[in-house]
Amino acid sequence: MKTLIKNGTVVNATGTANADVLIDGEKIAAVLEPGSKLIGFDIEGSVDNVIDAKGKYVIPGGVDAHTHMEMPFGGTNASDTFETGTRAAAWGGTTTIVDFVVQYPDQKPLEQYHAWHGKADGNCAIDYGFHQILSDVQDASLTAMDDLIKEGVTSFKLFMAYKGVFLSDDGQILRAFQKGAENGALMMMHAENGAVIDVLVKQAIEAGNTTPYYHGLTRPWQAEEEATHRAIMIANLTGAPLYIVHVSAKQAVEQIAHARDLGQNVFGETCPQYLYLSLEDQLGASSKEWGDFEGAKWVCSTPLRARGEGHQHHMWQALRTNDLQMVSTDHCPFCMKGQKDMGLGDFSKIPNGIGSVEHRMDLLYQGVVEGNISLERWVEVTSTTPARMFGMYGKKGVIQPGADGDVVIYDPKGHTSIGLNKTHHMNMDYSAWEGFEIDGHVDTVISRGKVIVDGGNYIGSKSDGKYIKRGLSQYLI
Ligand code: DUC
Ligand code: ZN
Ligand code: ZN
Repeated sequence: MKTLIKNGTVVNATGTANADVLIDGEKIAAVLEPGSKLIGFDIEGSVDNVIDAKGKYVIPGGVDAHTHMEMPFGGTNASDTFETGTRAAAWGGTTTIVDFVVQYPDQKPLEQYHAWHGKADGNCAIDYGFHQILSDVQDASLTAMDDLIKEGVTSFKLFMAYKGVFLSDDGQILRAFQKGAENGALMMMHAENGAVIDVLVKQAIEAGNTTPYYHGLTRPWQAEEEATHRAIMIANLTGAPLYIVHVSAKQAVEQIAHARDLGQNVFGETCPQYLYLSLEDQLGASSKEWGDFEGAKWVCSTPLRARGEGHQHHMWQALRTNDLQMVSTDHCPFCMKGQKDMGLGDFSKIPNGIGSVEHRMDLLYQGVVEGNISLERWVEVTSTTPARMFGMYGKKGVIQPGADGDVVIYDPKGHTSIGLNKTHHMNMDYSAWEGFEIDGHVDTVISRGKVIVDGGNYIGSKSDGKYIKRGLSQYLI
C-alpha cells in the first residue's frame, strides 16, 4: 500500500514546510516538495491512495506516554480496556501509548509484564509500549529491572504516596535509583508526600469534610513540592535520570527547573487537566444527579490546583520555556455510576483518575490557538519529546523518511465539540471535558501506513497495534 499526502503543511518539532508525504507500506518513504516528481517519475500516478491535505497540518501521530488501560486500582478497574482506550486514542490523533504494567506488593514484575501482554496483545488499535510500576522494591525487583530492559521496558515508576498499595520508602527509592543509574533506565516518580496526605485525609473525614473538593485540599502543593525535591535529591545522590509524572503545582515545576539549571537529568510532564481545570471548578461543581458529589468527576492525583494561586498559567509557561518537557494524559478513567460513587460520603474512596486519552491532541492544539504555545511546540510536547524521552524517536515522533507511517491530518479550520454525546468514545459515563470547544479537528489518522480514522470515522481494527520494544531514553548521554 502506497499513500501520498499532498498539498499539506508538514509540522515537525523543528519547523514547518509545505510538502508532500509519501508512505510506502508501514514507513514514510519521502518528504517532497509539493507536486515534485522523482527523476521524472509520476508519484501520484503510482500510488494506491492520494489524500489532499490542502489547508491542513500534517503532523506525526501523537504519543501519549502515560496511560492506565484497565488498571486494577482503588477497588475497581480503570474502565477503558486496551481495546476501547486505544480506539478512543486513535480518534483523537494519538497513534502510540505507553501504558503502565503494575507490580503490587508480593507480585513479580516479569509475571505482571506478561500479564499486561495478555491484556494488550491483539486488542490495540494503535502501537503500545510499557513502563513498569514497582511497588515492592527488593532484590528480585531490582534484578527484574535488567530483564525488563531487554524486553523494551526501559522506564520504571515509583510512588511516594498510596501507602500499602504503591508507596516505596526513601530507602527503596534509593536502591531502585541506584539500579537506574547503573542500567540507564529512566526513573519515573509520583511525587507527593503520602504520610502527610494520609493524616490530612483522616483529619478531614473525621471533621465531616467528605465531599470531593477535600480531595484537593488534603493533597496540598507543599506535599508535591517536598516530594519532588526529595526525589530530585535522591536522583542527584545516585546519578539516576529522573522523570516527574503529572506535575500540577508551580512549586514542583520550580524544583525541576532548578535541578535542570544545575545540570541534573531531571524531566517533567504535565497533563491537560492541570493546564485547563482548577480546584475552584471542582468546588463549584454541582448537578441535579450528583449534587456536590459532581466534583468526583475530577478527582485525580496529583489533584487539580487553585487557579487563584496561578498554577495553570505557570504550567503553560513552563511548557513554553522547557521547564516542563511534555504533556501526557495519565488516562485513568472511571465511571460515576458503580465506580466513582464508591466515594459518596467519603472522598478518599473515590477511585483517582480522569479520562483524556482521546482529547490530548485537541486540547493542546487549543493552546496554539490561544497563543500559549507555538505550532511546532504543540508537536514537540505531544509527540516528538515523548518519543525521544522513552526511546522511540526516529520511528515515532517525526515526519521523515524511515519513520513509521504514523501521521495525523489536522484541520485548523475544523471544529471539535467535546462531550459525552458529541465526540466522546472513551468507555466512561461522563466526560471530564464536557463543553470544551476546540478550534481544530482530527480529520485523518494513519497508523504505520494504514488509514484508521477517515473523516472522523474509525475504520481500523483492534489488532492493528503492535508492541514497541523501546530503547533507553534518548535524552541520556
Ligand atoms: N493518579 C491518578 O489520578 N490515577 C492513577 C494513579 C495516579 O497516580
Ligand atoms: Zn501517579
Ligand atoms: Zn498515572
